[in-house]
Amino acid sequence: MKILLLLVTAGLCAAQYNPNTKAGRTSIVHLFEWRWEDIASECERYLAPNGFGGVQISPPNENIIITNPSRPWWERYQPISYRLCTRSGNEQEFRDMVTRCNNVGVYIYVDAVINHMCGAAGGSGTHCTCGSYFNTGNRDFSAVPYSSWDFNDGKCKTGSGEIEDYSDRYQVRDCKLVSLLDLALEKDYVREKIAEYMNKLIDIGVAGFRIDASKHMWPGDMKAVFDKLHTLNTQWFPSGAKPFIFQEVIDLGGEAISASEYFGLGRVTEFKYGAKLGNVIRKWNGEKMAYLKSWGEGWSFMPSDKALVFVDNHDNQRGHGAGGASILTFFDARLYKMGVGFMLAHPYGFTRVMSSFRWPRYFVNGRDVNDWIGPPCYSDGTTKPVTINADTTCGDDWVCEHRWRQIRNMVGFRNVVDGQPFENWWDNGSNQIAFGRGNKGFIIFNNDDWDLDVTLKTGLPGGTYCDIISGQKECEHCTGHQIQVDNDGLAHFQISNSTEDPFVAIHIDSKL
Ligand code: QV4
Ligand code: CA
Repeated sequence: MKILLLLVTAGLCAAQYNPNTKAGRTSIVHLFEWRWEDIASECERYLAPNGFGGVQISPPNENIIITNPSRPWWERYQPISYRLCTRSGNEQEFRDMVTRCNNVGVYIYVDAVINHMCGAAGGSGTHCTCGSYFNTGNRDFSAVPYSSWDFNDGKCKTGSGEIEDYSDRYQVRDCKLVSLLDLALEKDYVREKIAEYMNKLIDIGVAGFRIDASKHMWPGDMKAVFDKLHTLNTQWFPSGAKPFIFQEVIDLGGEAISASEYFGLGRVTEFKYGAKLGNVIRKWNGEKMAYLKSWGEGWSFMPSDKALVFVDNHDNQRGHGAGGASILTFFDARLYKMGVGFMLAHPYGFTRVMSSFRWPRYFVNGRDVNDWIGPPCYSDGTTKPVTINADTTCGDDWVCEHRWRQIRNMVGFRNVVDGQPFENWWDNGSNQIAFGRGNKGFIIFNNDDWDLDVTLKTGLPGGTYCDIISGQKECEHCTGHQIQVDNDGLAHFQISNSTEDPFVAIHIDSKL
């Protein structure tokens, strides 16, 4: 009996690291700035049929309306209240989205902005997405309600009241991040209001949370909030399931605060991942793909079962947050597909695919001065719906990376090889590499400036396989390249260095 009890508690207490995705679904996609109605449709028409496990959505709570610059994407990181109305939709639309997505096994992960409210210079009035009255001067957020008692003003010791030195952990937690009014999470009243907001979302049916700006909150205060959270809605989830928690902590090393301080609360974003992978795929700083043999903890990343990984995110694809110029984005399409393909084939971490909108980058002295531009919208600021073209791509400046064949098919690859060991590694000492995932999948890259021509042990059973990068298997034929694996598991690969997608991936579900 004791053993059983131990197993049960171990299972339960590990739960907040568990993404709660439906069995066989191993990635989520960040549908950045999408409308709830469009997300619901995408769950049903695309994400479920293609094996996506869930969607990270933009913050669903009321935010300030910024008019200078005009409706920047980042106004949604300046809360006014926890009422569910934003440019993505109202509460009813939010509820419809959660129900429709849950019903097809694609779950919802909410971007929870709980460290702060809007910027100190936000003024007063009702210029916000639900029309709630607020007054930043006296810290009045009437729709919560919050008042000056509920902010850290008295605790911060810097002259400006803002974070001035990231080597001082007290400033980082108790002062304002770029002037954003910092909530006093050590107060039970504030903890209660935040838990009330998150519990409403849990009861509606969400599966977990991205915790924004986690570095700026004390782990003890966060634990006090998370301990108040309900278990998930049993209409879709097993009884006792805990919300998945992944905390945004940018830790590239060298600061007072490290990601490991948050391991006890849930998973943590591993920002080293995208920064390093960008360097390797771009072949900068002497990096080469042969070094990826030890990828993961071997590169001093956090333990795999604590990591939430991604090639780029909504911040660093536009120069915010961390990662710098090495970050691969949809603007670097050819390299980006290799980076995302590698991430989805490698066993490290829980994977998140980015899905962006296009904006007109304009660099002045190396900085994109258009980094603020918000989602595709009409002249009145209303976000445009996502249109789907006949060729299944998205229109109206929605990039829809998750719909790119190479990326969609690699999401499927990760599902097929889930749990399989990383083995049969090969490299040419430079930028040609290959590896398998047990007897379920195999991938090979040519990122050198010359052709690849090699015969390798794949670990796969003999047969004819469709390459899922150049095409896929459709009614027992390959729309792209075919790979012959002989009964010893050996296969001959030839990849020109000038081809659009210089990598090949095969798995047992793409076998004829
Ligand atoms: C500016 C000055 C302030 C000044 C203020 C006066 O920087 O010093 O006092 O004006 O009004 C926007 C503007 C920023 C402005 C601020 C307040 O860009 O210039 O301050 O508003 O008016 C996003 C954007 C920020 C944006 C913020 C709020 O990235 O540019 O600030 O939303 O709208 C650190 C954190 C990490 C954070 C990362 C960006 O450790 O947690 O920076 N990442 C998360 C989100 C990110 C979001 C926030 C946190 C804040 O991923 O998208 O910031 O919620 O690394
Ligand atoms: Ca804080």
